[in-house]
Amino acid sequence: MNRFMLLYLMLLLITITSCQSSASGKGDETTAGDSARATSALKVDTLYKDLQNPWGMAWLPDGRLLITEKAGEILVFRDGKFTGEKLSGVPAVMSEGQGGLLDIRLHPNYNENKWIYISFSKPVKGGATTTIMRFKLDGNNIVDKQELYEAKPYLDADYHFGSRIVFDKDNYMFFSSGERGTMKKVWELNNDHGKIHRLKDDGSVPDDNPFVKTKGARPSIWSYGHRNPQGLIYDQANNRVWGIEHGPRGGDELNLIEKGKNYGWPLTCYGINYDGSVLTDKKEMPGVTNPTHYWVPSIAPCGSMIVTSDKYPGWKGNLLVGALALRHIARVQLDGTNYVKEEKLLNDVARFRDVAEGPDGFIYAVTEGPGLLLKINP
Ligand SMILES: [Ca+2]
Repeated sequence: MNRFMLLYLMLLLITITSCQSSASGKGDETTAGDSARATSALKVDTLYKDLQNPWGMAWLPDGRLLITEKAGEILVFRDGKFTGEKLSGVPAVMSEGQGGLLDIRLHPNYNENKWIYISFSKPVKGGATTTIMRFKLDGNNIVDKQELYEAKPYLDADYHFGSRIVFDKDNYMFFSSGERGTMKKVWELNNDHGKIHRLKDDGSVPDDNPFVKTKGARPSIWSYGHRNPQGLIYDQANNRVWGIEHGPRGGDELNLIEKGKNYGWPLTCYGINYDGSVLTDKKEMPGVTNPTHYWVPSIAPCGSMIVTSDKYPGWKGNLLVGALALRHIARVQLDGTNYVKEEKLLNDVARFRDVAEGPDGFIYAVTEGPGLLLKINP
């Protein structure tokens, strides 16, 4: 029996064990109410187990899978195996704290234009800042780099960078920028922190962004009052954007992201400070859009996706949310834009950093502690 087979059997055993404990009513204390149930035993293939803080995944049409690692590497996989190759020419990143090389996403029309987008914490004077760049590939070499955006003003905090990238059906690019410790300033529109932004695919500002005519406002802002959104989902079938953000101690949120809206942080919140002190007694406020769902205690949600594949019976349209602190994937069922319930998948396997649907219709995940590339079979 080789090591991969052994690891796979261990994962399967962990999954089955966690399902049994949840079905008996234990192990459910990790989400609000009794909404979480772990009922599915899944077959999981461990494709690779030496990832170092992976963050994002993107498949090229030629079959290559690119995985970003926080330290600033982009690993090349093919047919579920690491080729031993890495992309060259990755821009310099500040890999400290939560910063580093973060998300990666192909342009929806990649076949025609060959653009690949990344987000990262760029070292700048006085610290680091969330930055969006696009580039093309010549073999494994990064070429034609274009920096499209950087969050302003620069700050020296090494946490809350966001930052996921999604494209909608009209090729508008949405990306998240974390609050970087600016707290109440995320309600001010004169800075980029704690916001979800919308730009054209070339980095220019669309005329119909909500604050383009607001004096002093940063024109890329689409919504504000966010803490640290490390998950962003585009639901193509319904033309919706979902944001998933870390709360403080308790109060992680799933938000339906809509034009110009204020999502409340830090003046409304369902959690408390890490030291146990009360941050705000307000969960709601006029003018603030409430989350579709919140998690108390925190699951620490990160990379997320919507299931579009037919390979997983009953899962189509569900959101899969990778959880770091509580080490599982939350399968969230919705009724329209309302939260219905969720199921914990692969409980306690690892910290799930990203989950994504491959071009083959199968679901893949990358984790840290241990650093795995997993394929989830129906
Ligand atoms: Ca909120």
